[in-house]
Amino acid sequence: MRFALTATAVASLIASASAHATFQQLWINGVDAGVACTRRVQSNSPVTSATSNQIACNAYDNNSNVCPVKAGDTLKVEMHQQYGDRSCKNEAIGGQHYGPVTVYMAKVDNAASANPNSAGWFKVSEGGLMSNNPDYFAVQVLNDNCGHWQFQIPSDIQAGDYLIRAEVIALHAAGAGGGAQFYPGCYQVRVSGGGSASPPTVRFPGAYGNSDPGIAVNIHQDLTTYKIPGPTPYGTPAATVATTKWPTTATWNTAQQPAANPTTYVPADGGSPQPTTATVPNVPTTTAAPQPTTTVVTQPSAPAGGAALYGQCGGSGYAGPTTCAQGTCTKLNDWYSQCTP
Ligand SMILES: *[C@@H]1O[C@H](CO)[C@@H](O)[C@H](O)[C@H]1NC(C)=O
Ligand SMILES: [Cu+2]
Repeated sequence: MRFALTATAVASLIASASAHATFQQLWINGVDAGVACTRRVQSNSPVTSATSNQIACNAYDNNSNVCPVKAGDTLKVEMHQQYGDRSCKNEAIGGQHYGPVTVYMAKVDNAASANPNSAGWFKVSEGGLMSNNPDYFAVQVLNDNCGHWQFQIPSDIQAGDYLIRAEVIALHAAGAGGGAQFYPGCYQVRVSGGGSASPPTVRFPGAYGNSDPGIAVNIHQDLTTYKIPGPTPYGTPAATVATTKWPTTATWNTAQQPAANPTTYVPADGGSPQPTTATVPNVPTTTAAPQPTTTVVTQPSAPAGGAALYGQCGGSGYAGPTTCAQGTCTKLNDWYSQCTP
């Protein structure tokens, strides 16, 4: 089923320039590691080509910390629109940036210095179209959970350093001619335990093509299936697409969302560096559930001189600015025109 472009939905599209996002925090067995081992993505703007070197980890800041984890551990990556803002009041990635969520890992010699373009990546988690009645994408599940996406480190992989790569592919402006927005972000971990498995790998760039069926796709139509880009995961592939309404119930208790951002990580079993910042979770100031309609109110409106770069500048039912403060307004499909560089 196509998405109904209600007044609310159209209003939220207006906010799409500021709806860009980055993966930021990491959780290890329920402990908030904050940005301790994050390769901080320098801007919340997307990578716009699958063949760019930045498809691996976007443009990032180096980080000398590597978080200790164990094979089999349960981890969560956490995405937000603005760096350092962990509030559940704002959608993790707004502006109807619907599409798949995936997580990859790559074994490297030193996670703090590894070049992500020469690493060999295997997928460990994926979600695509969760339900087709009505269409509900993994990004919407991410938003239901204040940006949290959970996965497991395979219990049989070799011990050693790994990069973790989390990614959202936003397809709101995608079509046969392009328009997909890639939001990758990477983390640095040192895996202990494990076994001898070394899963088959792909490269970034290399794993995707810009005309892959799950990338050059118009999601503003009735979808029954959706092909998640990249290889089959090592472990459990995504479940088949549900044909009943996807429950929007959060699995993450958003009332426990911390506001602070730890920069060091202390494993539950001890033995690692002391925190330099408070890791005590702060209670959010207001109601926790993500509210798309109120999110819109909190978004800065488009600049007076027109829509921002990558912002919406046209489309069926769209009521926002039709000129671009930066870039050229380019029609991507009947529902979405965007300011492109
Ligand atoms: C990160 O480190 C690499 C390798 O030393 C270097 O080439 C790159 O310029 C550094 N990036 C930043 C943002 O400092
Ligand atoms: Cu965006």
